[in-house]
Amino acid sequence: MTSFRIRTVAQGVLLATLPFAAALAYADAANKPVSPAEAAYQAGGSPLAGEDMHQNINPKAPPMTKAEFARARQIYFERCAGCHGVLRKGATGKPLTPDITLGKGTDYLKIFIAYGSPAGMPNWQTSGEMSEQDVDLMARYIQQEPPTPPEFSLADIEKSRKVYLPVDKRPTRKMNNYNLDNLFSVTLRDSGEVALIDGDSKQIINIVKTGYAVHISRLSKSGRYLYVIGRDARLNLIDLWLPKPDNVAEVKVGLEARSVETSKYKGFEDKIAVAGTYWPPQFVIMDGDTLQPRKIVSTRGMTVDNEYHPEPRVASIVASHYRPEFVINAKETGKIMMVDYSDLTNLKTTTIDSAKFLHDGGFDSSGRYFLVAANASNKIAVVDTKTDKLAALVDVGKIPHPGRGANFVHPKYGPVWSTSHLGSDEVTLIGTDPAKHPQYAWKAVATFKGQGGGSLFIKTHPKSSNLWVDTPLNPDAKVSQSVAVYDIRQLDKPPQVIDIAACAGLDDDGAKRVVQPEYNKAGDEVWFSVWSAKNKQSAIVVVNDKTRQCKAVIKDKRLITPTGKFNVFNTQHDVY
Ligand code: DHE
Repeated sequence: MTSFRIRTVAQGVLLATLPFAAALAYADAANKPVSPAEAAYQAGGSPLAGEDMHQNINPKAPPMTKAEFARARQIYFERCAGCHGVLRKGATGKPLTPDITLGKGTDYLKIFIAYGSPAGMPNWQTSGEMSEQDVDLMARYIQQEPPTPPEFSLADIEKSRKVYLPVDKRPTRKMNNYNLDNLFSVTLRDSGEVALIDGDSKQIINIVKTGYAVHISRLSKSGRYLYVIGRDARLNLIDLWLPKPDNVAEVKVGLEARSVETSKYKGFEDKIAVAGTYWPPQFVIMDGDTLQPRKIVSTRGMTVDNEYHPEPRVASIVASHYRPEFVINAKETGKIMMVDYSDLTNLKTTTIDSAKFLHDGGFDSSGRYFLVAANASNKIAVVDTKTDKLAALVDVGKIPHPGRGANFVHPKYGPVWSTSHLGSDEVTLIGTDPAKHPQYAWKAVATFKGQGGGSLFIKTHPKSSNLWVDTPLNPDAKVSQSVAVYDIRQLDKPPQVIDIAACAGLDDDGAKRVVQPEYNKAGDEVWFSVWSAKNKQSAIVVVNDKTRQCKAVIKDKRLITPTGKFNVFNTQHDVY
């Protein structure tokens, strides 16, 4: 395993030019080394850097001026918090609380920060990413008490809420001629916007202002409302029925967030939204059409190993199709909460113990089972949303990262769900049909090789026989700029590798990553983002799924750092 210490110049340049920039990660709780790809991925800067925080002075820690402390705090939240946690209690990286760091002392810590460790801690100084002064600063900073960002109450959320178009002023029917089912909401990561693109004409319909570094888009049950959550926890509600779809409301649900979902159960269509936050560690349930907050629930508590965790971040959330419930995944505790939204006063929650650290996932093809990556345990947790029970914990490869996974019918194993991995080149298939294929259900029935590690997303479509696997975090530019496509009828055959970045025909030679395959509604096109640095040209490449030829390239100076793409119909109906 390559450590950051021996990473290539090319890798260094790539990391430095893209938003993951630098990472401060070493080992997880089980002391497993962290790959450079994972370290880079985890450390997307936290928006908490700019928040006022409560600070206790630790008299035993080496002195720091106010200005030094402020600078160190900024660096910590931009580069280190993603791995070591806001309160430095440890996540992908080790805990860095004063009870541990004071005993090590400044000199020892400086060496560690400057030179890194074979377990995955980056070599900040020798890589040129931190000066000697900054390393000294950080060594002193991590011996101080961690500053605590403020809490965010229901009243704070309500205070931040803006309704741009009240419900009674909104249209009562669709007021445009767009084929909304085939509209794509595209994250423009570094411009704090989403692009709404007509999937039929490939024209940009609108660029909508949203939160900072938007993470995901989700649809209401009817498909009318689009919810977009920023890393800064700003949630935007876009009405797709307007003549030109645009924001109708927004709210700040906390200080840092990644997930949002809406009620899908019969009788609750378009009624309720939920957003999960990284900080404070909680989730908030809101009215779907006004974003008025109704209930906040903290996720602080015991991990599956029965230790207290003060900041379990909320990772993925999905809405059950079987009950009026949200399936809410708390990363650090490894607990999956089935939260019944039908009675918010007498809130019922079934908590399912799974494994650490829960991240992303999706449903099987029947919509009954939810499969979520427990990425520090190299497992996929399977939840039966009909019985609210853990169906299985399935061992897979190193650091599974499915996105929402890919469902298809395998000639031998029947219906399977698949994941690729951040930490290995494997693609793993899990049997998902306990009724008709019980011998394969919840087993890793097959594994085959992809292009390499550093994969984030895998995708197919019920109408397609292709399985697409990206590798945007692979250190080899040839691999990160191309995708592998398999024929699901002949998975023993090697994949075809398609150079998507070349299809984009971008003029400059800056680093590009090809990320997240997303199908159109018909299932005959796959869209890829060619994600360049903020000041460089990016593009979206549309591939004909049948011929595997590049079919269209969407280039526009407004398409700044496109990453996630969310087709309305497929997102609305959990088609993947
Ligand atoms: Fe994501 C989904 C968290 C970095 C693109 N990402 C998710 C989800 C979580 C998450 C919890 C699941 C949401 C859900 O389903 O409710 N992502 C994180 C991080 O904590 C992390 C590692 C670091 C960070 O600071 O944010 C991170 N993610 C990234 C990226 O760097 C990516 C590649 C580009 C970007 O836009 O930031 C990225 N994440 C995505 C996308 C999805 C996602 C496109 C949704 C996939 C889908 O098909 O639904």
